[in-house]
Amino acid sequence: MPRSSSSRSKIALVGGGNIGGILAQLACEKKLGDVAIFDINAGVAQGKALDIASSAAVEGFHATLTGSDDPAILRGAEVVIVTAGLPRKPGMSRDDLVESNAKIISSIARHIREQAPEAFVVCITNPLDVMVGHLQREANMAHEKVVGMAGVLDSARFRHFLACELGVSEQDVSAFVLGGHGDSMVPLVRYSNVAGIPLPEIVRMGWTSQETIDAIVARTRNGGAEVVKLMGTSAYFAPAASAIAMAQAYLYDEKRIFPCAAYCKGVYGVEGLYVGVPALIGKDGIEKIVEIELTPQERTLFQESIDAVSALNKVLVALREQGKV
Ligand code: TXD
Repeated sequence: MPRSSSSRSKIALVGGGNIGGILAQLACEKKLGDVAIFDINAGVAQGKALDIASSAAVEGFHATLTGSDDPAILRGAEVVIVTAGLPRKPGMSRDDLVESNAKIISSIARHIREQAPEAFVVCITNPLDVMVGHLQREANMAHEKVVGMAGVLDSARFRHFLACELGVSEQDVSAFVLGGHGDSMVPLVRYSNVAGIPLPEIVRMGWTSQETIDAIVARTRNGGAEVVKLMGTSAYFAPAASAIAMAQAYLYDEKRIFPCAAYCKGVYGVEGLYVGVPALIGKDGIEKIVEIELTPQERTLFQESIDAVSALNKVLVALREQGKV
């Protein structure tokens, strides 16, 4: 019998695949709480739970890990992180996954509503912005408790590429990405800085060139595809680390500002759509969306990204009306 602890938080992972496994490991190593892995493949869920639990003696954490194909394992979770779905294969776009993954998300939404209706839910499944909207709608939970992870990852990639180019630590690079998790995402150069020095100023100083920054912006947009091309499936280490940062911000009421796929109604001119914007995460979930000023050019790029998410959402609505998802 697993030990259980009422004093520890419970983090439920829906999907125990590549990202799910790393999520479980990070949640334990960062001492966020007990971990329950739900997967339609019971062996994978149980096997990963056992494998990670077996590292406790070496890593020095105290957590109960369980795995099952029974959704009751989600019961009472404070945080649920959803990765269930198919990942991309080389040559596929994120949007190619909409029908298959929406079906999966529909069943998962029901489980979450029944087992953990008070949880803070972080969706990772692609195509991210429309899947998180679908999950919230089907689970019928508060918008501020259901959020999508993409911007933390996209920004982390942007920061990594900038840090490599400038020869500085990623920690000193602050940068973020607006918009949907797709090729139209908008890395915001003007709001990015290195130890407080704005990126445009870094270019003026001659530390790097505008052409190099433009190439980094393009590489950031294609960061996911670059990994898929190299290893034949989607990234999983950085996506898991990013979602864990969001879960931690909620559990510890950290009031961190992350770019998240959050529900926008009346902000940035968006009327009722999940899209990537800077949002504050604390004990109540998404406590605030930060609306920054954009230049006409940034606004145009952001609008293109919103339009791309909105177009895919229409595809999803049509599938829903046809009873396919
Ligand atoms: O930034 C981001 N949001 C992302 C998103 C970055 C990288 C990858 N991203 C997406 O995450 C990716 O396109 C996929 O849609 C998800 C999950 O990626 P992962 O790499 O973890 O996929 P796996 O390894 O195939 O794991 C998926 C697991 C697998 O074990 C299945 O058995 C399980 O999901 N699965 C289910 N579990 C429970 N319930 C149902 N219905 C179910 N269907 C599949």
